[in-house]
Amino acid sequence: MKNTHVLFSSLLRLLIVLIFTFSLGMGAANAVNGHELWLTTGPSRPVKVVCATVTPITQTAVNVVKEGWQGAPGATFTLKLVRDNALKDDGYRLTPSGVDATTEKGLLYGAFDWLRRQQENEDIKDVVSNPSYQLRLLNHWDNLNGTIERGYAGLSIFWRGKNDLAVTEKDKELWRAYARANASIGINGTVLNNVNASADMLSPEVLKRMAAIATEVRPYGMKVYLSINFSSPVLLGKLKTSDPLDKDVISWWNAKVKEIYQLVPDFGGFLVKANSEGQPGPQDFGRTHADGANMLADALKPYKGVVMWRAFVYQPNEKDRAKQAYLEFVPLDGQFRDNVIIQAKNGPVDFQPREPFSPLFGAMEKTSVMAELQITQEYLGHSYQLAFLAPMWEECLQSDTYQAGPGSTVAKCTDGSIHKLTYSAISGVSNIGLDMNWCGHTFAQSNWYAFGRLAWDNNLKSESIAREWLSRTFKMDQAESHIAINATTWKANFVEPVIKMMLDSREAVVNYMMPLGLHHQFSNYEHYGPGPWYAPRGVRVDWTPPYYHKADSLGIGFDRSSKGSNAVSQYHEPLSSQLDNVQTCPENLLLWFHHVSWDYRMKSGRTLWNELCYKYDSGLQDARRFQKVWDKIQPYVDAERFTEVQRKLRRQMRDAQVFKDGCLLYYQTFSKRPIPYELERPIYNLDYLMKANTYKMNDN
Ligand code: BDP
Repeated sequence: MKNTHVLFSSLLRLLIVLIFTFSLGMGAANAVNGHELWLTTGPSRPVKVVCATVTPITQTAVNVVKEGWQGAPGATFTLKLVRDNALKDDGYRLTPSGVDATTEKGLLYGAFDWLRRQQENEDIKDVVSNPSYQLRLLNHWDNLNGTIERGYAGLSIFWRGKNDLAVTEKDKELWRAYARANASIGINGTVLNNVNASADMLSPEVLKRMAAIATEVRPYGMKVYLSINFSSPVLLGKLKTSDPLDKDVISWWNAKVKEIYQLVPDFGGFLVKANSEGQPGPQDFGRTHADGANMLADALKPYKGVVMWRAFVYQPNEKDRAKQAYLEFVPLDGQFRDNVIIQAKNGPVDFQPREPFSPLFGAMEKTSVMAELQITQEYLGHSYQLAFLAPMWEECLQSDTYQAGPGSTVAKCTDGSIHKLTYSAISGVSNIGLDMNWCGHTFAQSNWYAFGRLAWDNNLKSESIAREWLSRTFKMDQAESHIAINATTWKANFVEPVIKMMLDSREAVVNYMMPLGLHHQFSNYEHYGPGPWYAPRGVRVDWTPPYYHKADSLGIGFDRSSKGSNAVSQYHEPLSSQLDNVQTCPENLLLWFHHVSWDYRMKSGRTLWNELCYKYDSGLQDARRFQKVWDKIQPYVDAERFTEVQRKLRRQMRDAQVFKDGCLLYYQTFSKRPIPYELERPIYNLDYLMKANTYKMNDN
């Protein structure tokens, strides 16, 4: 009897252990930590890859095919270097049996594209694909100490501090995974450090680590670049000056560049933030941007390196910050060496949720101008908020500058279609860090992806990018629940609602943060919460929101018309006149270009004040809707990513409420009009929000 009891309880214990282990195992099978990004594939099938050229890059291409092959087992796939006038560098031709290209990199990008299409069950016949830009770069704002300026996904994947420069196997593995992800979308270069650059970046010990990074990313077709501090000759070289026309300074840079190329023969070049936000530059010595850029360009030229010289310049004494880059750079057109590229942010101010395109695009004829987009969501909710940014970039790239008549889009002004120049390029400020999923928010991965895809093809549509990303990132067989899912229910219940949410998300952020052309309404807390009231004495006025909203008893908005700062004059006709006239200015940019009276009649028939209230409200309602969309798709995704995104959408909704209430209640102190009664009432008090740290208040 006793024995039976012992046996029974042992069996019971075994059963409990088994059930427990099994259920843990089930969970683990479905845990998706996001590290694979969009590169998840099922187990590959055998394939014979033929490639006559053996180099590190073609070797990568061969492996890519072998690791990802989902086609007929035992098929033969050919990677072939050919002559083909239809192909530009890095471009490729896909055929039913493989990839043709004129360069090794073309074979690599073609291999990735072939497999992507295979996963989509596309019947490949003959596809030619060429990149829009020669240089497609990520800009990392990573500091040598490992922190990242405006980074929301953990510490740097490249740097851990001056005293920790040893390269580990783990580092190398991570850099290869990073490079592979970039290669899969055609990104071919990376600037490894912050534009607010430390001179130490050019010290021999740091350069050694840079060379180690270059070694790991090279087989994936990527070059490395560095941001430099213009005062390096003084700070590092102990010279008396950093004047770009000084002989010793020129020799110092020549020697430094030579040292770099000895370590990294294919080094890409320098990115420079000069005379901007307190950074040193040629103007400190009475020289121009061209003098500074050309000195570096001459040093880099023998090695085929480039200088990307940023146009993010503004002085506190100017009346309109939005005009300054154009004023400083356009007169220098024609003075830059051909390996200098001017790098301008997409908008004239600073990566705001919505800006018009920078008038520098379409203004220069003899100088390459490249767009700098911001992938990291400094002003769009960090990695707490879901904002798919392709629509913002598409909006910029497809804007018509009229430089050479109608159809002169920003895309065409920057990719060489209008003026054929030596280089064409585009860059994106990275959102990558040491977080397991690289980007902090699962949906922030889609912005890295979208940047790469638009850099490759600047005419792609946001919707098709979203579809590609989603279908590669979430798979039917990762679903947590056991409801029966088939292709039809997957599409109807998961893909379509999520695509719609992604496509609506950026406009939602614009609406609950700063609609109708409002900009820079952020608190001083990390550019996150609302702060239209923020204007402490002693702070530069152009760093305070009232400088941008200019609200008063009559109305709101920055008058950049011909009666105001005349920023409209920096755009070509007929756009200039269209923007100048309050009636023809697009309403989504109205308060960017005009100071408009509270009772101005909008196209909807509402007054400006009421319209503003409606916009803020619709942004908040969208944030609520996103929660519902996501909760409903729970059965279709793995538990880990479901919960992560769900928690973040909850916070996004709470923060949207804070933004809406804070802004509307504050503007109401000027408008003195009621929030339309059919809209929801605010739930916060203005005095509370004005004192609160709105970045931290919903941090749970
Ligand atoms: C601003 C950022 C600041 C950057 C600067 C830049 O707040 O951190 O250093 O842009 O782009 O948006 O140089």
